[in-house]
Amino acid sequence: MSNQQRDILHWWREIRFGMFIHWGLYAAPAGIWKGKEVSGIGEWIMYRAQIPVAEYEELANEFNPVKFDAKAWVQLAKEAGMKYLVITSKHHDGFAMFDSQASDYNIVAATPFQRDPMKELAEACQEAGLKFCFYYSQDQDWHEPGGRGNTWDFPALTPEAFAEYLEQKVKPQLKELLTQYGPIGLIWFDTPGMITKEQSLDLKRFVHELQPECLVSGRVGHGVGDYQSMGDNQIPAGTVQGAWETPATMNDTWGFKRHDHNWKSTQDLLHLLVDLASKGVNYLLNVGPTAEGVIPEPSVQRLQEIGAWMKVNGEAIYGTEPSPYPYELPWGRMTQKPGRLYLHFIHWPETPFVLKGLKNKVVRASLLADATQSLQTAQTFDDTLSEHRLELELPPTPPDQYVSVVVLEIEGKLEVEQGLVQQADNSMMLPAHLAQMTASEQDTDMQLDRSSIVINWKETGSSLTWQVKVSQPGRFTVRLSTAAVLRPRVWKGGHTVEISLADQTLSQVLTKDNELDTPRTKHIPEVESIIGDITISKPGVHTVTLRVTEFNPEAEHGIAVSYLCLEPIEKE
Ligand code: FHN
Repeated sequence: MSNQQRDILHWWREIRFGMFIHWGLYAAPAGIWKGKEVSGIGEWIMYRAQIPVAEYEELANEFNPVKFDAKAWVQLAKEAGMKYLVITSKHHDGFAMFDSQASDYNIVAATPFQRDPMKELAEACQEAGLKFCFYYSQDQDWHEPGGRGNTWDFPALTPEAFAEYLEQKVKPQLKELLTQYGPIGLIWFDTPGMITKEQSLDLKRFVHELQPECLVSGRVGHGVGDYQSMGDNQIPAGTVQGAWETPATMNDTWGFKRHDHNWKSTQDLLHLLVDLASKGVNYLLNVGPTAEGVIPEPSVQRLQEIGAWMKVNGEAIYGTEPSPYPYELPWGRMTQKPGRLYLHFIHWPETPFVLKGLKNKVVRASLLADATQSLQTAQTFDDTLSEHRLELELPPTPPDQYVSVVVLEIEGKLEVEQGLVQQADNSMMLPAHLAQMTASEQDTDMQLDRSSIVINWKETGSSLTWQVKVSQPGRFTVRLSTAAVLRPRVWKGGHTVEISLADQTLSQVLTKDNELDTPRTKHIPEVESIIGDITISKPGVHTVTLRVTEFNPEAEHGIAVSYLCLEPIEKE
């Protein structure tokens, strides 16, 4: 990465949390076309119902968001603790939500509203100190013969017509967006389906020529963006390297849909914020305003609740680095700043709470919710196991109903044991991304994907191996978590796996014993299968190996492993 790139990313890395807004003509049908509910996400209604351009265009005649209030939207984002705002200037339906000379198909020329909401939002963001950013669908454009996607009106799309569309619509509109709305934080390109690498690079250059500081999202295509994007609602299982963002919904849709009431709770949303920050990923959380210009009440309420949390705990999110631990912790998540370690408790533990592996001296511990009170700490080192332990006295009840944050002020440069260790609750979590992956020669697609899950494992000769330090031997139940990462995202069991540990081998056919329902697994299903019980009789470092001895031939993507977990069995 060049120095210039590092510099232009600085603000984006610091602020961690932004508002995504999907707003366009699709908010009017709101998921219903000719009296029938159309399945899928709301902004895709034109595609899903194969609505001809001439018919869809008529939506513009009625589009009149009289309740739109740019200041109120921006104020809501600000109160929620969001520091950048990305709005759909043109989504796949091709309709420009700004005043465009390049195409009459825009909100000022084609609707009774006649105002440019992007101008109003740009001004409101400037005033409130938020970075203003545009989403722009560069590849799919269902309104244009040269744009990708509309096969019902324009069945024969050629690369030449696409190149022409880039020159005639995309670039002129980008020029408008980058010259008429002040400084733009980033252009959020999306769904790079048929764009070539040269065309992606050309768009990136085009943006930087007009505004050198403006970031280009990873979805410009071919990995040439200034930062990268996870899949929609994709939450990595471990810390990621580089600059990443997860775009995420509050319910299931992006654009407003009248019948989508599948709202995540404030608790879920805060867990995701904390989880993503602890893994070094920005959280771009969506709202889908109505055709009247109103942000739905459930979104408003959740954002206000998040905002109240951020007022107290924001210092543990903004400007932080990911957790120093390379794995998820059973009680919550961590973030850090020089000299400060933030413990985000998702599950409030019994006191004293024990943290293993921190080598620095803790000079003070306190709750962010009450910085005046110091919490008592004690630190020890066990020579035989070479184990650092911190004991922390906590109040019996958590100060926050969602996530309570403790800050540890530490001496010196942060140092944490990097190997896998048995946790204080005696459980052992072995994530796939920390395993040694041995892929057989035939297993050509087996890989660690961007979300830290091992996917496309299809051959019996491959394996995953972990080393874990056990301090409390005993009997453990072994559970394997596998995910349906690749589309159609249908979990398939039926594979036979073998786990060897401490001279014992367990063999089991994978069944759906526990469908995970965590904020991380809401959109990408993950299932735990019980493999069996195992005894570890000696403390020390143990090797755990996972193999697949038989694959379910009906599972086209083979198996995708998220983690292996050893849960202590309580003595009777
Ligand atoms: O197709 C779009 C979708 O409508 C939405 O805009 C999301 C947001 O990340 N991006 C595309 C699908 O990945």
